[in-house]
Amino acid sequence: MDEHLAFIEEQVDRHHEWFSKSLPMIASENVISPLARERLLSDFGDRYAEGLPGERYYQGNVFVDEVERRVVTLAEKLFRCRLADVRPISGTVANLAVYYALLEPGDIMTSVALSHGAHISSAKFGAAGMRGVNNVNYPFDVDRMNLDVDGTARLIRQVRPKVAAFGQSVFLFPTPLKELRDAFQETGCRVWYDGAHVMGLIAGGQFQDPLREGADVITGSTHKTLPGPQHGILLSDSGDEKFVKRLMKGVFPGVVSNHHLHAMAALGVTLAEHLEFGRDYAAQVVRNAKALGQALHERGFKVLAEKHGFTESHALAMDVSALGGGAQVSLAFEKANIITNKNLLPWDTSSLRPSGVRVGTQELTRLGMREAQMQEVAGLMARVAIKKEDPPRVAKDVAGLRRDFNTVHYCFHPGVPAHARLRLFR
Ligand code: DSN
Repeated sequence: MDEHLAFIEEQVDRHHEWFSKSLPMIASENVISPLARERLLSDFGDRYAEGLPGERYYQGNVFVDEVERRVVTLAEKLFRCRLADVRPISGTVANLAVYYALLEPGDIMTSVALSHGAHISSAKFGAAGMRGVNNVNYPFDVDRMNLDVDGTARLIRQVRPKVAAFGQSVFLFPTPLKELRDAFQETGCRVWYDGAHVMGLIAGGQFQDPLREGADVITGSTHKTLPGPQHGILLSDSGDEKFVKRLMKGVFPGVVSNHHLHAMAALGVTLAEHLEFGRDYAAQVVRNAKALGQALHERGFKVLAEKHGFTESHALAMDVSALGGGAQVSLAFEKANIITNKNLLPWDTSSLRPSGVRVGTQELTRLGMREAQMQEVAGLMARVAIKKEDPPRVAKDVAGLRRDFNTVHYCFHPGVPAHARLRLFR
């Protein structure tokens, strides 16, 4: 076989082998179900479709259209809304669609600050700034790791944004949308909720219900707590046809041409599975996160929002500045096959030297882990970061823990290895 092919195959195989022995704890990732993975390999991935089912610019979409209509129906049922646009190819692309649909250069948007956990697309140097949006950040209550409600309401009344944007990548607690509703109504702003991290929790009836709490539009990715393919989604329950049309035009032709039809089909599988298993899954994800927060705290980690139960989502944030800082600690974890990421915390000024590490329980839960395993996970993390044990030694025990948790749960056909090696050609 050509040397390049052999090289790529070997690296991918090594990655699979590594991840089958690791604790995948990055809060923005997950593992898809075997059925969804199969759809990713379909011929849909080789085709083009632009526009909407029945109104395409290409021939050959007869069955693609049938699938897309069904995926939209499933999304609207799962999220209880009138509009589900399943064409954004990622959460960031869904965000771009909102920038094009709702904001002009020079418009004011309020949003969470980057150091308070916001997504990079809302930053001045990210998509928001590049669109020319004048971005004003909310005040933040560091103790609660959430918005300062009174200050945020005051800010909205003061700057009267065209769009009030919410949502975080360090998303520990529900956004106080209900509490801010009067401010939204008085100023007439549009309310945009980036729910990328918590889509599976929302769909599973956990965390919060933004469309019933004042959000006009939700954007999200479909592969974090919603354990689907890497893709995006845009939702609204607005009855305002003009507004909905603007959003859809923001998606296509705004920021998407072909919308990665294999991922769209795989998303349909994920949505159907989440309708069946999502409630149990989301509840266990949150129980695991709370249990992990408590266990890490008891082992000496400085887990944020201690007085508020650490989290109500899948995610936790730890201040590891006294243990060497986020970069050093996450690297040591990686050497022990505990996969996390360094993260800015509210008081950090340098993204090169963040003091935090962020973790999530959504993938460990998908692999079947429960509260008892969270105790073990915390113990392994403490051995690396607090007791400073040699990481490769800890890695052996990480692999031991993973041995019993290597298959995908909360899906049709549970029990298939999470890192099954697909051998199509031999
Ligand atoms: N911001 C990334 C994260 O939360 O990891 C996802 O886009």
